[in-house]
Amino acid sequence: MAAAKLDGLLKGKFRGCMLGTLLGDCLGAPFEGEAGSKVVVQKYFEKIDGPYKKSPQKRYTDDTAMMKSVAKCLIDKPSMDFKYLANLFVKEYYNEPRRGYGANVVEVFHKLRSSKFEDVYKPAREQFNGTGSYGNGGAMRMAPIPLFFNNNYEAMIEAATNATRLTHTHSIGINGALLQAIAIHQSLMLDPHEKADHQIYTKKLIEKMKAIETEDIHDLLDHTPYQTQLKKVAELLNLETSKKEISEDEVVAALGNSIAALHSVPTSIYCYLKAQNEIAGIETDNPFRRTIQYAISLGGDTDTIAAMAGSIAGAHYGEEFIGENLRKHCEFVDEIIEISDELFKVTPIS
Ligand code: F2R
Ligand code: MG
Ligand code: MG
Repeated sequence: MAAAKLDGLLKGKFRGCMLGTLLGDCLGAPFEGEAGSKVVVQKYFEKIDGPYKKSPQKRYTDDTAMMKSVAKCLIDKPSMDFKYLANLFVKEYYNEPRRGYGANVVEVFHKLRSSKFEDVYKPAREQFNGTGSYGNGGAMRMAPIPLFFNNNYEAMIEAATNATRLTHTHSIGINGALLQAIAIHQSLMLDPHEKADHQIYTKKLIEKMKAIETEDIHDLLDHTPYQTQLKKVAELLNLETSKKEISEDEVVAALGNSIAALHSVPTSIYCYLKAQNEIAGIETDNPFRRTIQYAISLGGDTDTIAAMAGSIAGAHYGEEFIGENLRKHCEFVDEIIEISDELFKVTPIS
């Protein structure tokens, strides 16, 4: 493919991935903490994706707020300065504290500020009696890292680890963020007009996690929990290929829909892979919309699961699959496109 065409394709994928986080977050946030309902969520999407009616825009939450800081850090300091990133997280929080942050991460921000950022990893290490957080807060903000390091896998893993450790030091929290980065990285390489083969896609993720899940996790019996979850993702998708319908309750029972990274990152990957094909009760031809609509239908941590699934889908399909109607209902769309273009400008392209 000609270089200019490839350049345009990648720029569209950057925008698609960052918009994926924003739209999943804004559209999923009103349902956070609720039980899932495909019928209710289908009606909601019919309204917002139907003939446009002016209505208050949906607000983004901590997922997008923190992703913005990761992107800004890469734009301002392409060699990744993690003290600077900690400063950006804290500044963003104090500027706009009412963005749905949880109490524990706010405690980390307070400690970072009062210690004058002396050891930026110390407050996170102290969380939960020294075990660190296993929440999905590291994974939810990950999008800019696999975009920027799309040509350098090792550097991506290192940056993703350190960007997560500022708030999450439990290996479940860190490895969940790594899995999210690897999934985006994988989707970035796909042709937007072709489907990913779910067997190859999950097999590659399991291989990558094999190299990451090498340490014993003191409070878990299973020391390769992400590989276990990914095998379940593959099994569910295989069952569907052989025409068995899997209900949302079965998906949640198998993979989870909670705030824990282990029970939300693999779920997001499943939502993206499943939504490549039609889903009963989800009336749309568009696989990007199908991804976030299905993710929200599962209930639980809807903003974050939809944001993570949306960024993986957006990295695959690119901006052109993200409809105008959905965008109009979310705040900050133009700003995210601008940030995404700035990130693209500073990204080393070989
Ligand atoms: N905080 C929320 N939603 C709560 C409701 C917000 C409300 N609607 C509002 O508007 O105010 N959502 C956001 O938080 C999630 C990301 O969380 P993060 O950053 O990982 O937080 P934390 O506190 O580190 O971990 C989350 C919870 O997991 C449990 N947990 C984590 N590690 C633990 C450990 N080692 N031991 C025991 N429990 C642990 C705790 O219950 C934590 O509170 C996203 O959903 C984002 O949207
Ligand atoms: Mg949130
Ligand atoms: Mg959430």
